[in-house]
Amino acid sequence: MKLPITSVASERREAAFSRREGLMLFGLGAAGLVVRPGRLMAAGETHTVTAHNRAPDGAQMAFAPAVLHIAPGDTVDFRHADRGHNVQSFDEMQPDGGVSFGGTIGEEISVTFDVEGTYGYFCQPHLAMGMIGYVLVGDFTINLDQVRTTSNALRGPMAARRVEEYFEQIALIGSGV
Ligand SMILES: [Cu+2]
Repeated sequence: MKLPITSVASERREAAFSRREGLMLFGLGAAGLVVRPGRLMAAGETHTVTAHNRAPDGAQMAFAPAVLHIAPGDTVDFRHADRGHNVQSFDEMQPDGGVSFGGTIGEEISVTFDVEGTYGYFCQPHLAMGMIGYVLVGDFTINLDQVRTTSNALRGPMAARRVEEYFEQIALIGSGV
Protein backbone atom coordinates (compact mmCIF):
# COMPACT_ATOMS: atom_id res chain seq x y z
CA MET A 1 0.00 0.00 0.00
CA LYS A 2 2.98 2.32 0.42
CA LEU A 3 3.72 2.83 -3.21
CA PRO A 4 0.33 4.20 -4.31
CA ILE A 5 0.23 6.55 -1.30
CA THR A 6 3.69 7.90 -2.13
CA SER A 7 2.64 8.29 -5.71
CA VAL A 8 -0.48 10.24 -4.75
CA ALA A 9 1.52 12.46 -2.39
CA SER A 10 4.01 13.15 -5.15
CA GLU A 11 1.27 14.02 -7.58
CA ARG A 12 -0.22 16.36 -5.00
CA ARG A 13 3.12 18.10 -4.56
CA GLU A 14 3.41 18.55 -8.29
CA ALA A 15 -0.11 19.89 -8.48
CA ALA A 16 0.58 22.31 -5.64
CA PHE A 17 3.74 23.46 -7.35
CA SER A 18 1.92 24.10 -10.62
CA ARG A 19 -0.73 26.02 -8.74
CA ARG A 20 1.92 28.17 -7.07
CA GLU A 21 3.57 28.87 -10.39
CA GLY A 22 0.21 29.79 -11.83
CA LEU A 23 -0.49 32.15 -8.94
CA MET A 24 2.93 33.72 -9.31
CA LEU A 25 2.35 34.36 -12.98
CA PHE A 26 -1.09 35.77 -12.26
CA GLY A 27 0.36 37.91 -9.48
CA LEU A 28 2.99 39.37 -11.76
CA GLY A 29 0.37 40.28 -14.30
CA ALA A 30 -1.96 41.77 -11.72
CA ALA A 31 0.84 43.89 -10.25
CA GLY A 32 1.49 45.43 -13.63
CA LEU A 33 4.86 43.78 -14.09
CA VAL A 34 4.33 43.44 -17.79
CA VAL A 35 7.50 43.92 -19.78
CA ARG A 36 7.24 47.27 -21.46
CA PRO A 37 9.92 49.40 -23.09
CA GLY A 38 11.49 51.69 -20.52
CA ARG A 39 9.58 50.15 -17.65
CA LEU A 40 11.15 46.77 -17.15
CA MET A 41 10.01 45.17 -13.91
CA ALA A 42 8.67 48.40 -12.51
CA ALA A 43 7.16 47.08 -9.30
CA GLY A 44 4.56 49.47 -7.98
CA GLU A 45 3.73 49.90 -4.35
CA THR A 46 0.44 48.75 -2.89
CA HIS A 47 -1.75 51.04 -0.80
CA THR A 48 -4.98 50.39 1.07
CA VAL A 49 -8.17 52.44 1.18
CA THR A 50 -10.87 51.23 3.55
CA ALA A 51 -14.61 51.91 3.51
CA HIS A 52 -15.96 52.68 6.98
CA ASN A 53 -19.29 53.28 8.66
CA ARG A 54 -17.20 55.41 10.98
CA ALA A 55 -13.68 56.28 9.86
CA PRO A 56 -10.75 56.59 12.31
CA ASP A 57 -11.11 60.38 12.20
CA GLY A 58 -14.76 60.08 13.23
CA ALA A 59 -16.28 60.75 9.80
CA GLN A 60 -19.46 58.76 9.14
CA MET A 61 -19.70 56.75 5.93
CA ALA A 62 -16.26 57.62 4.64
CA PHE A 63 -13.23 56.17 2.91
CA ALA A 64 -9.90 56.34 4.70
CA PRO A 65 -7.66 57.74 3.50
CA ALA A 66 -10.16 59.59 1.30
CA VAL A 67 -7.33 61.48 -0.40
CA LEU A 68 -4.38 59.34 -1.42
CA HIS A 69 -1.37 60.37 -3.50
CA ILE A 70 0.43 57.51 -5.23
CA ALA A 71 2.97 56.98 -8.02
CA PRO A 72 2.05 55.76 -11.50
CA GLY A 73 2.04 51.96 -11.51
CA ASP A 74 1.01 51.73 -7.87
CA THR A 75 -1.97 49.64 -6.80
CA VAL A 76 -4.77 50.48 -4.41
CA ASP A 77 -6.49 47.68 -2.51
CA PHE A 78 -10.01 48.80 -1.66
CA ARG A 79 -11.13 47.11 1.56
CA HIS A 80 -14.27 47.22 3.69
CA ALA A 81 -14.27 47.66 7.45
CA ASP A 82 -18.06 47.34 7.46
CA ARG A 83 -20.79 45.85 5.30
CA GLY A 84 -22.88 47.68 2.78
CA HIS A 85 -20.28 49.67 0.87
CA ASN A 86 -18.86 49.52 -2.61
CA VAL A 87 -16.34 51.38 -4.74
CA GLN A 88 -17.20 52.90 -8.11
CA SER A 89 -15.18 55.31 -10.21
CA PHE A 90 -16.81 58.44 -11.61
CA ASP A 91 -16.52 58.30 -15.38
CA GLU A 92 -16.13 62.08 -15.50
CA MET A 93 -13.39 62.11 -12.87
CA GLN A 94 -10.37 60.49 -14.45
CA PRO A 95 -7.66 61.50 -16.91
CA ASP A 96 -7.75 60.52 -20.57
CA GLY A 97 -6.82 56.86 -20.84
CA GLY A 98 -7.34 56.35 -17.12
CA VAL A 99 -8.77 53.21 -15.59
CA SER A 100 -12.45 52.82 -14.73
CA PHE A 101 -13.20 50.56 -11.80
CA GLY A 102 -16.06 49.32 -9.73
CA GLY A 103 -17.19 46.55 -7.43
CA THR A 104 -20.47 45.21 -6.16
CA ILE A 105 -21.60 45.87 -2.59
CA GLY A 106 -19.03 44.34 -0.26
CA GLU A 107 -16.64 43.44 -3.06
CA GLU A 108 -13.00 44.27 -2.37
CA ILE A 109 -11.11 45.21 -5.50
CA SER A 110 -7.53 46.09 -6.36
CA VAL A 111 -6.83 48.75 -8.98
CA THR A 112 -3.51 49.57 -10.62
CA PHE A 113 -3.21 53.19 -11.71
CA ASP A 114 -0.81 53.59 -14.63
CA VAL A 115 -1.99 56.94 -15.99
CA GLU A 116 -1.22 60.16 -14.10
CA GLY A 117 -4.08 62.33 -12.99
CA THR A 118 -6.85 62.67 -10.43
CA TYR A 119 -9.40 59.88 -10.05
CA GLY A 120 -12.67 60.35 -8.19
CA TYR A 121 -14.73 57.46 -6.85
CA PHE A 122 -17.71 56.91 -4.62
CA CYS A 123 -19.81 54.42 -2.71
CA GLN A 124 -23.15 54.04 -4.47
CA PRO A 125 -25.38 53.54 -1.39
CA HIS A 126 -23.81 56.50 0.42
CA LEU A 127 -23.00 59.01 -2.30
CA ALA A 128 -25.62 61.42 -0.92
CA MET A 129 -23.83 61.23 2.43
CA GLY A 130 -20.63 62.32 0.76
CA MET A 131 -18.94 58.93 0.65
CA ILE A 132 -16.42 59.82 -2.03
CA GLY A 133 -12.67 59.67 -2.39
CA TYR A 134 -9.80 60.69 -4.60
CA VAL A 135 -6.71 58.86 -5.79
CA LEU A 136 -4.03 61.25 -7.03
CA VAL A 137 -1.55 59.61 -9.36
CA GLY A 138 1.82 61.25 -10.06
CA ASP A 139 1.27 64.71 -11.50
CA PHE A 140 -2.40 64.71 -10.63
CA THR A 141 -2.96 68.34 -11.62
CA ILE A 142 -3.47 67.31 -15.28
CA ASN A 143 -7.26 66.99 -14.89
CA LEU A 144 -7.72 68.43 -11.40
CA ASP A 145 -9.79 71.40 -12.53
CA GLN A 146 -12.21 69.14 -14.36
CA VAL A 147 -12.52 66.84 -11.35
CA ARG A 148 -13.19 69.87 -9.14
CA THR A 149 -15.91 71.13 -11.47
CA THR A 150 -17.55 67.72 -11.64
CA SER A 151 -17.25 67.30 -7.86
CA ASN A 152 -18.97 70.64 -7.32
CA ALA A 153 -21.91 69.31 -9.32
CA LEU A 154 -22.52 66.45 -6.86
CA ARG A 155 -25.88 66.79 -5.20
CA GLY A 156 -26.48 67.44 -1.54
CA PRO A 157 -24.88 69.45 1.25
CA MET A 158 -23.07 66.46 2.75
CA ALA A 159 -21.32 65.69 -0.52
CA ALA A 160 -20.49 69.37 -0.93
CA ARG A 161 -18.88 69.47 2.52
CA ARG A 162 -16.75 66.44 1.75
CA VAL A 163 -15.67 67.93 -1.59
CA GLU A 164 -14.56 71.09 0.26
CA GLU A 165 -12.71 69.11 2.91
CA TYR A 166 -10.96 66.81 0.48
CA PHE A 167 -9.95 69.55 -1.92
CA GLU A 168 -8.36 71.40 1.00
CA GLN A 169 -6.25 68.28 1.55
CA ILE A 170 -5.48 68.06 -2.18
CA ALA A 171 -4.37 71.70 -2.20
CA LEU A 172 -1.88 70.96 0.59
CA ILE A 173 -0.43 68.05 -1.39
CA GLY A 174 -0.29 70.20 -4.52
CA SER A 175 1.62 72.97 -2.76
CA GLY A 176 4.15 70.44 -1.54
CA VAL A 177 5.06 69.13 -5.00
CU1 LIG B 1 -20.82 53.27 1.62
